[in-house]
Amino acid sequence: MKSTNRREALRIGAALGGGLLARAEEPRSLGTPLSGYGERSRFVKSARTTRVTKTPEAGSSATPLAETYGIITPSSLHYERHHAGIPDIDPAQHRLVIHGMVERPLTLTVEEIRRLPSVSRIHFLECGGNSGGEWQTKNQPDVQRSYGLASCSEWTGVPLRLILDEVGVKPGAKWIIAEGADACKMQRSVPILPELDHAMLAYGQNGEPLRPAQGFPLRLLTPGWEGNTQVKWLQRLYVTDQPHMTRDETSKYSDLMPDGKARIFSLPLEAKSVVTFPSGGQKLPGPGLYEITGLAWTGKGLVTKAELTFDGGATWTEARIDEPRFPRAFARFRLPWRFEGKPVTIASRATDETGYVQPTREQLIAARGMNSGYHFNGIKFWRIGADGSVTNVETA
Ligand SMILES: Nc1nc2c(c(=O)[nH]1)N[C@H]1C(S)=C(S)[C@@H](COP(=O)(O)O)O[C@H]1N2
Ligand SMILES: [Mo]
Repeated sequence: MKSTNRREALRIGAALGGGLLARAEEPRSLGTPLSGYGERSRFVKSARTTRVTKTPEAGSSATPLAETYGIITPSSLHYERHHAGIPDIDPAQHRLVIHGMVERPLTLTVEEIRRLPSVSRIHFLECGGNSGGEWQTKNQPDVQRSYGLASCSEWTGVPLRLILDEVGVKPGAKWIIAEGADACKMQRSVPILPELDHAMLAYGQNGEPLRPAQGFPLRLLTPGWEGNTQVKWLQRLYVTDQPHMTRDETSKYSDLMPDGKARIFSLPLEAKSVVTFPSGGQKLPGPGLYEITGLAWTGKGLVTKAELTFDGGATWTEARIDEPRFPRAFARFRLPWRFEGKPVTIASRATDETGYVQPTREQLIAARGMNSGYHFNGIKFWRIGADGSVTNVETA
């Protein structure tokens, strides 16, 4: 890549024309009145893409990652993954029960939970199935459909640790079975590990109550762990000494290895990144200066480095990451770049604070085979043609 020491003139606009000044002086009519709850401009059309599995209630919708700025996903564009639809819950009627191997079982109303000392933190949420298609060679065309089961919000809630101390976890208790109030009463076994210190009973998202799709009025948030453990519409925490081996931790969200054994409870999501511009389905209008940008994240703390390659991984150029950075949150990386109008393949690579470096797709397949559709975090290539059109490719 050619680096530029001198500041280049960006040459971004058309030359000043006389018509522009005349337009600024035209009379304008009054705009629309005030409103109680805001709407975006009618000219902005970004939307989630929906994938239905068996019925319209059981499926997923994906965040348009290429159309969001910074690290926060607007709540209306947060990806959704429901196994049995969104229940319509009156918070005044909702209860959370905490029982099992505890000294003092407890039932709490949502109001009682909101009164407790709380924290607000920025965290990503990602489905263990996100970018699962990348294991195969039949890829989704764009970053939304291939990587959009990941979003990032500011969440507000009560530290789970505070509730566990309140009920008094008995010696020998090692797992919590979290249950939702949806039609399938989705359950996940969550191990009581030190990482659970980051967990919270979340009631807020981006400054307002959780959206119904995100678990209103209450969800378990286990930052950095796979999305399925973050049980929505949370109604029960059962403390016990062993996992329940529920559907979503055995037949789903587990990886069948080449030797026939299954990798289960792959909870912390490993360092991952994707370029969101330029990305699949987009078209660069022509040669010139652009900013390559994308997202990097890790379930194991901070992203320490994001790099880009233009030669299939032979050499890497460090991108700038927006500050401040937050542990277990999206990190936004950027690099100025000149498109010369020649075909080029680009990819990003993330490193996290444990020193872990995002692997290539080939390294992942060598270690885990091709039977899995989950936990893909391989380096992602996009091919930019001479005409500026961008397509999804597996390798450079
Ligand atoms: N009760 C309940 N919790 C749930 C689910 C569900 O279907 N029911 N889906 C899980 C899965 S698979 C994921 S990836 C995340 C998705 O959270 P989101 O819809 O807020 O993005 O929620 C998890 N929690
Ligand atoms: Mo998921």
